[in-house]
Formats: sequence, structure tokens, C-alpha cells
Amino acid sequence: VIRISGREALAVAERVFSGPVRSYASHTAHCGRIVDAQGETVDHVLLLPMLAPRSYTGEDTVEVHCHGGSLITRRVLETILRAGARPARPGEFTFKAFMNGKLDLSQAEAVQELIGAKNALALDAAHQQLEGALSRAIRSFQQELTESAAILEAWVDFPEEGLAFASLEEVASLIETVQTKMEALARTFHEGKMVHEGLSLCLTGPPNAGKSSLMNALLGKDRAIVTDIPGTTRDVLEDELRLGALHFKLLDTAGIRDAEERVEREGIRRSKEAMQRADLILLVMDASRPQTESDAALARAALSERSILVWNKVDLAPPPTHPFSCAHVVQLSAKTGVGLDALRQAIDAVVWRQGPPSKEEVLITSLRHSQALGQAIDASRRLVAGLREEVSPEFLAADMRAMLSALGSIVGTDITEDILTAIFSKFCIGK
Ligand SMILES: Nc1nc2c(ncn2[C@@H]2O[C@H](COP(=O)(O)OP(=O)(O)OP(=O)(O)O)[C@@H](O)[C@H]2O)c(=O)[nH]1
Ligand SMILES: [Mg+2]
Repeated sequence: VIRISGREALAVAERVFSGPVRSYASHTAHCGRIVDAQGETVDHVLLLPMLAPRSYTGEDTVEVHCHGGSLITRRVLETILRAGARPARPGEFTFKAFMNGKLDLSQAEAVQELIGAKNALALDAAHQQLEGALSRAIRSFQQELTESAAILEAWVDFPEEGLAFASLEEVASLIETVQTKMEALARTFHEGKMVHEGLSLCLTGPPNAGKSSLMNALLGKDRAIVTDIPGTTRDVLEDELRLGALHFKLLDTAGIRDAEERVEREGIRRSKEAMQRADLILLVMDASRPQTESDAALARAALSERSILVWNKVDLAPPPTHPFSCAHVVQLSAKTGVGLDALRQAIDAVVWRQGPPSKEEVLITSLRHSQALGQAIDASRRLVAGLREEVSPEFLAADMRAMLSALGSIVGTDITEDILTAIFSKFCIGK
């Protein structure tokens, strides 16, 4: 589909189409030909005019449904461009929709998240945001704050009359109620970020423990080289792993030991680096051999609340009786596949603080929204403390304005040109 939008859209379409485009009713489909300046037929197409304001951009829009080959599409596009259209900039259609009030800013951003969604949860979250769930939450905060804001502004204007209509404590607790809700929303960023970006999952452990075997077992394909030679993996291997509704970046690394050899040493340096950066660590230990002091040292370095201790090779022997302390321990065999489901469940348990979000839940998925909400919450905390310490009204009113403006920036009411440009430049062309 080639989409033409703007005041001249109908005129341009009429220049290249075999029928009287400007006489067509909005939202009707017309079969015809695209004809170039020499009168040659370029393609047989379906043409669909959508008149302002009933279109995505809010402007006159014409869709040309042409044949899907790459050369023919290009020819149709070139014919349209020669007839007076120009190529859209990245995100320009959505930008126009925003400027014409079809979408607010958080909804416009949701369009991009929808297109980029890599898993079902991300798609749900983007749908929710596009339908305005986040905007509604922000607007309700703004509304709940309006009255308090008016009271504070009146106090600035007429300080000698004191705080009219309400006591300091009443205003403070009103604001605190909103603050609690803002904090709850802000906390969803942990989940939102996971859903949106996925998490990195790093396999670490001593050489020969079966890290690469486990990677292959989880991926269900022969991704990494497996041998019985300790030190097989030298580099950090990466692949995408889908578990339930989430996607992970799964990293296989070199087994950690005191290595002499230069290549292996570099591999071990990288594997330690990957471990530091990972969202989640799977420490793979070999249950079939006695544990050494260097295993214990590795366990101390790798185990935390974001790790899972994996005893591998339980088909050969049960895990040793003096395991290292870790909240999440799984026994499995990468060779036979026993215990893999338990590992998947353990990953789920570590990842979700309170179970996966529901389809309807509003999640903060973008850093920009998270930061703006953080600013609003900071201003709110200052304001509540200031009210209780009876700070002078100018300061209180300034904090209130800062809070409202931070909230406004999420839906796009308090936003600078630069920020807008930055947001829309991340879009792909034609969206
Ligand atoms: N019996 C048995 N053997 C296993 C299991 N998992 C791995 N192995 C064997 O253990 C050896 C080492 O496996 P790898 O997956 O290469 O181990 P690694 O941890 O990636 O080793 P490095 O890359 O050298 O650090 C291979 O011979 C595997 O076949 C298991 O669950 N049971
Ligand atoms: Mg390996």
C-alpha cells in the first residue's frame, strides 16, 4: 500500500489515476490504473480516498493498493512522486496524526511500540497504550491535582488570606493520594522494560559443566560447540530465546578457571563482563564431580537474588550434599532434558516479582515516560513535605507546576520541539 497524505493528496492521485479521484466519496474503493506522464499503464490498483478529518493523519489521504512486487511498487511510487508528492520522513504520518489531535503523544509512541513488539506481552502493552490507557491514567492524575493547584495559586496571589478553602493537611493528603498512584504506575517500569526490551540471561560456570549443552537444549538447536574438552567455548555466544510470553538474550560464555592460554584468558574476561551485565545469571555446576575451592569462589561471585544455581549432569550423579546457598536451585540434565521445565519455571519465578502482568494492566514501557513520572513524583514529595513544613506558597506552587508539567510531557501537552523531533525520528519511514 502506498499512502499519500496532505492537502494535495487528491490532486496528486488524480494526476496518476485513471478515474476522477476528487469526485469519489470518502472511504470508497475504486478499481483502476496508475498511468505515468506518457500515458503508459504502470499497474492495476485499488484506490481508497479517506477525506480529512477521517483519516489516520487527519488530512486528506489516498491509499493506492498496488501489486506487491518490489519493482512494480517502486514504479508506482516513482510515478506518484513525479506527480508532485514527496517521500515521507520517518514517523511523519504519526507526527501529523499527533499534530492534528488524532493521537496524543503517548499514543503516538505506542504506534512504534506496536510495530516493534517482539513478544505477546509487549504487543498487549502497546495496544493498551494506543487505546489511551496510559493517557487516561495521566489525565486522571492531572484532574485530581487541579483543585489543589488552584488552591495553591490562590494562596500565592493572596498570601495574607492564608490557605483558603482547605487546610494545609487536607491539600497535602490529597496530593499524597495521587502520589501513591503515580508511584504504583512508576513501579511497573520494571515489568514494562522487561516486556519491551527482553532480558539478558547469562550461562556461567566452570569449564565442562555443560553450559553450551544447556544453551543448545534451551534453544532446541545445535547452536554452540560441545566437546568434552574443558575450555571449548572461547567467545560469548548470543541467541534469542523465547520463554512463555517473554524473549531473552541468551548468552553462553567461556568456562571460568585460571587459564594460562591467551585466547582462553580473553574469553574468560569477556565471560565475567557478560555476567556482570546480565539481568539474570544461570550458574551451571557439574553434579558428577566433586566441588573444588575455585567452584566455591565462582559461586560466591555469581550467586545473588538474580541468579539460579543449576546442577547439571544429574543423569550421572545426584548433586553434592553441601550445595552453595541460593534461593533458586534446579537439578537437570542438559543431555536427557530432565529438569528443563523446572528451569523454565525457576526463570519465570525470578523474573516476575508478582506474576506476569495482566492484559489490561497499564505498564510504563518507555524510559522517557518513566523519567517524566519520576520527576512528577520528586516534585510531589517536595510539595507534600513543604506543605507540612509550611514553606512559603511560591515554592509550593512552583513544585505543583513542575509536577503538572512533567505529567503533561507524557501525553504531549508540555513538550519542546526537540523532544518531539527526537521521538518521531526513531520511527520507521511510512509510519
Ligand atoms: N552425562 C551428561 N553429560 C553432559 C551433560 N551436559 C553436558 N555434558 C557433557 O559435558 C561435556 C561438556 O559440555 P559443554 O556443554 O561443552 O560444557 P561447557 O560448560 O560449555 O564447557 P566449556 O565451553 O569448556 O566451558 C560434553 O562432553 C557434554 O556432552 C549432562 O547433562 N549429562
Ligand atoms: Mg561451552
